[in-house]
Amino acid sequence: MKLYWHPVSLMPWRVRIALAEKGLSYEEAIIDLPGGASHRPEFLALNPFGQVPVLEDDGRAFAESTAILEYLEEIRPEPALLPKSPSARAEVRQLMCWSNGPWMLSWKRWLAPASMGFPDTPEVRALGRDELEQHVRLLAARLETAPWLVGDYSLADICYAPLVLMADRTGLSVGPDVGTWLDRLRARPAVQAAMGPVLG
Ligand SMILES: N[C@@H](CCC(=O)N[C@@H](CS)C(=O)NCC(=O)O)C(=O)O
Repeated sequence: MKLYWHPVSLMPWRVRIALAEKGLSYEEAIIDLPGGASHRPEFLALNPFGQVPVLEDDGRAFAESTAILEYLEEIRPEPALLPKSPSARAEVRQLMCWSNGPWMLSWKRWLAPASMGFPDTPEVRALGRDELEQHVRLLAARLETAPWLVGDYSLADICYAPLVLMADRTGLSVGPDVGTWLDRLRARPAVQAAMGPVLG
């Protein structure tokens, strides 16, 4: 297996966490995102949208972090990162979707509004930050009475881990329940192996 990624990009970290949790070894190819390497023809042949992560396995290339996570779960079911019951699996997948769409929209509105075509004003940035704080409250409501987002540690925790860890480091107020969950994540060897120095 070969993972195409860049050390300061958020989405590949979740794939690296899952690879480490499952004990899968892989080669790495660092794509120079700041230098525009993800939009060169050789990379576009792997992902026409020019984004990392891309995972190559068995002669095929897969893009989209959540699709890659589901792929890893299917080829290496143990340790399980999806619950058994269909309803709990749906809850995990719902959170995986929210960690992509709504989270990333608010994150960019807060920190890089122009990259999404929004005006770069203090009001727009404040809106992005408020949206993220509301989003974190959804996670906090789950973590008030449970150690992980849905049942046991799962792909839901793995999808949010890099996002909330980075938001916390950037100064978002996450509150005590989410703070304790972040400590639990930081203590996991797979998270340390995947995110290393950026964990702080
Ligand atoms: N929905 C995609 C998003 C991937 C993504 O946003 N990748 C960013 C880095 S975190 C990227 O490659 N950006 C380079 C670009 O868009 O030019 C996924 O979940 O894999």
